[in-house]
Amino acid sequence: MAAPATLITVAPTGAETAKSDAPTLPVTLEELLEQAEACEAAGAAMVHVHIRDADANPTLDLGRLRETVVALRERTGLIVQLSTGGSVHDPYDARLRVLDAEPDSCSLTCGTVNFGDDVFLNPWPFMVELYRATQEREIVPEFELFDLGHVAALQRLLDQEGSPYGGHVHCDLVMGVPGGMPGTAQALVSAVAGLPPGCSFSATGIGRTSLTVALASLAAGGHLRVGMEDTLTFRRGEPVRDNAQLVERAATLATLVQRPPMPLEAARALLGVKDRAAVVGAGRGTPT
Ligand code: KMH
Ligand code: ZN
Repeated sequence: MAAPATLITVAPTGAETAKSDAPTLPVTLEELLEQAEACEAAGAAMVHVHIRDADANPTLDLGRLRETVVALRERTGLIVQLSTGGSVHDPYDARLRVLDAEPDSCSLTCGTVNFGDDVFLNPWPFMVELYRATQEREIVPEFELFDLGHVAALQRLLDQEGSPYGGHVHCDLVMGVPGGMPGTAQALVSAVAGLPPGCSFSATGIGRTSLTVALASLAAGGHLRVGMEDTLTFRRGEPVRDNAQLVERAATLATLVQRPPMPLEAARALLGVKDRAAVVGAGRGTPT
């Protein structure tokens, strides 16, 4: 039997880091596209996208989001996942409107969490409204779990609202945020024990927890998320070169444990994403 492969998601930009603090952070559309292409070549199958405005500040501008989704489909074969988390300052209505950009997937965080000195707000009614919108619009949610309580909230959401679009539950453990669960093997095992049966999960460790969480996730049968949204230091004292460097390392770890990077088509099949290539833009590889 073939070894199960590893889905590698790259989160290249995020909403928290300033370009001045990380000069290779992709903040323009062209920078994002170039790094996305390199990440695809290195083994990524999905991209988790936050975008920036002309001043490199985080934005949920719908026109820019639409342009980004179309361009990523034209230039890469990656599954395009838009963040509905945005930055901690984004209002709920703008976060819901992200779905109007018709991504393949979107993040859906399963509860409020302290986020450094800020609070990342995801109250229950907002979670439900966002989840129903993903079902109506046939967008595959990825459930972001920053804490053990979020694992329980995910189960409550599924019990009350039914299956996600695509029929498959895919989660992402975001570990090591100051205020959320720690980026340790013990915390990962506890969280995984509470996940819904049959789901898949990836994990990412913020900052210096990146490698610990990646190794723990692989050992527990999970997938990997990496990227400059989560990690800016490649090793002690050495800034990350770019996102592809993190994907290359993830692919190396995955290959080492005999679960090589998951091909694009297998990733699409796993998550059950809708084929939107014909709907928005020409799509790479689509006959013209
Ligand atoms: N920027 C964080 C406040 C998501 O993308 O859905 C939220 C975040 C999660 O990054
Ligand atoms: Zn994000």
